[in-house]
Amino acid sequence: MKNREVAKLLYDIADLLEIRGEMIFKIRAYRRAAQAVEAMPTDVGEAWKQGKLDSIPGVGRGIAEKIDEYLKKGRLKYLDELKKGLPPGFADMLAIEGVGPKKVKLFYEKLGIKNLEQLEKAAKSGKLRKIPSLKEKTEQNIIRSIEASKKRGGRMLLGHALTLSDEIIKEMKKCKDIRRIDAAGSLRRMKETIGDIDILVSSEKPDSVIKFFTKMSMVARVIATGPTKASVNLFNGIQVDLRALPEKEYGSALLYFTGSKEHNIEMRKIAISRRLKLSEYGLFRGKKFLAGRTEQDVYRCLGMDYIEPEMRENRGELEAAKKHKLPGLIGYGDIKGDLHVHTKWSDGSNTVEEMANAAGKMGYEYICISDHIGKLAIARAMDKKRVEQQSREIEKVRKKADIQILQGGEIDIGLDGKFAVSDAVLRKLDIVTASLHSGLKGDGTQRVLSAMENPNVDIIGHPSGRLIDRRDGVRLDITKITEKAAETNTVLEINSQPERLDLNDVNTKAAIDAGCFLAVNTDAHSIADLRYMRIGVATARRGWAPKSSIINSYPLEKMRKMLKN
Ligand code: DGT
Ligand code: CA
Ligand code: CA
Ligand code: ZN
Repeated sequence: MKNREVAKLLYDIADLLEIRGEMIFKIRAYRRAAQAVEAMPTDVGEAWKQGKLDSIPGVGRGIAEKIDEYLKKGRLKYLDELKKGLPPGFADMLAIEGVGPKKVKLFYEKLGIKNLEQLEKAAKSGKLRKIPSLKEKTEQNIIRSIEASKKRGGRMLLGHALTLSDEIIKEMKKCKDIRRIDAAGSLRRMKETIGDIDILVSSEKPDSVIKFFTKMSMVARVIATGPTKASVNLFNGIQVDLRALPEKEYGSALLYFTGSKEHNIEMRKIAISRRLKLSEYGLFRGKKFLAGRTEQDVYRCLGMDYIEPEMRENRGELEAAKKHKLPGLIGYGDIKGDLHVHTKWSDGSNTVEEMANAAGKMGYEYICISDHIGKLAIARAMDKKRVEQQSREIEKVRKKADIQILQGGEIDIGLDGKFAVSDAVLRKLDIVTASLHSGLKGDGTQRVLSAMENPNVDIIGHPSGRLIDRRDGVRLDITKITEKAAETNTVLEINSQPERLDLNDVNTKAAIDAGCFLAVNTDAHSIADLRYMRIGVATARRGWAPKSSIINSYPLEKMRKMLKN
């Protein structure tokens, strides 16, 4: 798999173009292509071998040629040209939140800063603020961002880790000595970021499984192997731990290695209180084996209902399981439509028809085209006239599509909580999603509250605006937000973009407790993005959301009746 590598190549080109002050549309084209490659479920190397690079959304002929040259030769002349005269440490600086190409260029020109170390030193000694166009606050923010990025270390986004683990499991299933196989650890709990990938298999021939695993083509380096376990690094640096077990203890081992550690510790305490002993080898009374073949057996023997992996964070799930009061969670197959997708009418890379067909193939009953409307130039927001043109195109597609198509729109919540779109335009749309796209620092509560007061706003999109590991987003008083959402019947979104997952799990739970309705949407900017619905649903499950609270799990007519108007 070269997807990450190729995506990085394209992101690097985009950053360098930006540093060099190139045209914005060119820069954006590379970013979009990078995202598409990153999101591909299949190997970009395969598409390349089959001469199908230009069938990747956002990859036109020019970019395809560059990928081709890179995959053939292992390097790209164009990139080398762009880098000429620029120091190699630039990339590390760009990875810091709040430091974009423009600032990197500025720091270099004014202070000769060439890498992260020099940037940190300059910021801490107060040199940055001497640059006239830079505020003292910016300097403080940069110091904070550098420290945050050091703390986080190499964790991976769930959306990307899942693609990898799916692939590993698919490959492993070719080994005939494997009986059961599961991802465990934080990945099975669907945490928003993943430290390493843990995989469990049951087998009578663990040595053969270990051998198969360490010889897989995605493995770059074997860190350690033993008779029943192995750890390796993949080509992108991610670690994968594999353990092979006998069938009899597979359930207790799966329970143990799924964690969380905090959940495990509580489980063991419950066992001890019943004079039993729980370990990865099973549940025992003295030396007598009571349970271990399945997780269900273990929970049952401890007097509890089965707890879904996404809930195992020691946030009250053990108490609820003892009292038989766990909620029935929204299922991965329960979603009937996606209410937030973009097309070429704004900043998406596919047409209305392509998005509708792809959504139809996923088995959805409906989709809501939700392009940017207003003045957001970077997102190519539509004005009133283009909204009407789009409406006519949607009408045409409806005639041949086998899925219901709604016309919605995404509008930007301004710094004052107001919109750059008139109510007259909003009233014509089936669903209006309002979201924050700028001013993403400080407290955003008031802006979101004002947006919810508009009777035309049905959904608040990605409520905090955070990007995982990149920016915190606005602070929200979640009690006030969820109270107002329940009172005004405004739906809160769980945005399924891998970097967003916003609302997050904790805020989802707060929203459910406050009686809000939620929508799990992908905010897809291409067909490929539609598959992120899975991690949005996972986030809903981590927030204990039942199916009844998720509006897009209802059939179309029922769903529409639940909206504000
Ligand atoms: P990660 O990889 O940092 O995203 O998080 P996890 O949860 O996957 O953690 P990992 O890979 O270190 O270990 C996998 C599971 O093994 C973890 O969820 C619970 C279990 N485990 C690991 N260390 C301990 C421990 O010291 N005590 C207990 N009770 N369980 C542990
Ligand atoms: Ca792990
Ligand atoms: Ca691990
Ligand atoms: Zn959007």
